[in-house]
Amino acid sequence: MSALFTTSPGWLDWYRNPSTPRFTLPQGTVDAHCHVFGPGAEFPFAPERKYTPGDAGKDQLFALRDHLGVSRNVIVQATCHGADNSAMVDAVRASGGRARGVATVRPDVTDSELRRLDEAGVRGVRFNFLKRLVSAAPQDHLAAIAKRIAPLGWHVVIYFEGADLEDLEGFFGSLPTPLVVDHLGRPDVTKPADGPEFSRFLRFVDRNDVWVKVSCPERLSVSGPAALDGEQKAYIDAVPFGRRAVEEFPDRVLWGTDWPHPNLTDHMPDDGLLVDYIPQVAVTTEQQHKLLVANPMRLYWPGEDA
Ligand code: 0GY
Repeated sequence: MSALFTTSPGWLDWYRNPSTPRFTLPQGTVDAHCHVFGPGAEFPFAPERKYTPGDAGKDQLFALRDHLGVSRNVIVQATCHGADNSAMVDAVRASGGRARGVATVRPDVTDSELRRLDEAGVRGVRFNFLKRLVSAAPQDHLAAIAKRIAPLGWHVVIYFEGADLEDLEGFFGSLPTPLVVDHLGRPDVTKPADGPEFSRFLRFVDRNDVWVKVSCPERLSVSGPAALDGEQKAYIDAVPFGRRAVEEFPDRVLWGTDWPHPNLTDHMPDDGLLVDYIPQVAVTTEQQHKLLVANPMRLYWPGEDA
């Protein structure tokens, strides 16, 4: 709850006291997908938003970063802020070089605004195809944006439901920038990871050199965070999907917490547990280093040491 805004009915707030992960993240780990919400009193939520979150500001994000042992963040503009990137940019600027941003822009964005975002640390834009989050933007508008940002060396982050890939694939393939897919392309984890749908997704990844976020098991999972056999095997039904992506594309996978986890309705994940999930999908030390450090550094901090 913020002073100015009332959260959407049933809104679950982020986990206040996350556990200390048992899995030690490698030095230089990047949380390549997280958000900031407000605070609403300082950075008002957008009139066109489809949900109103509780405040989750940069100080809280940076505290989580330090608690988990993360070194850097990629802060993705959340739909509740529309195309007003102020909260995200403020957080990126405040990070002292330890964060990059992914923005939302409209086709009429000016060149000077794009330069300002670039200078602040923005490295991409996000195209969102989830109807519950945004009103659909015409593809020619999105294509125009992609053309504008390509010369900056930015990429396009795409967020869609797995079942919609068939319709969107041609459009994605026509974009002139690198592509980064959110949350494993949101597969239906009740279907087999070696079945036709996820295999189609991986062929799309292969054909277009797409980067894949191996993130959000808590959003994809049906089995949930339960501990099995006294050993924590959280979100076990999402594991085969994440593992297949890591094994087939070890050099183009990224990981992120998705803090503060908007729009979850059945439970709010313990972010410490989300870190402990990582070795289930990235099994070897080499896979873990690529997923957590080498790959996101190449995409967001090229040429810098972790
Ligand atoms: C995520 C997922 C969601 C929301 C947003 O920008 C957003 O509002 O990304 C969602 O509700 O699935 O990546 O945080």
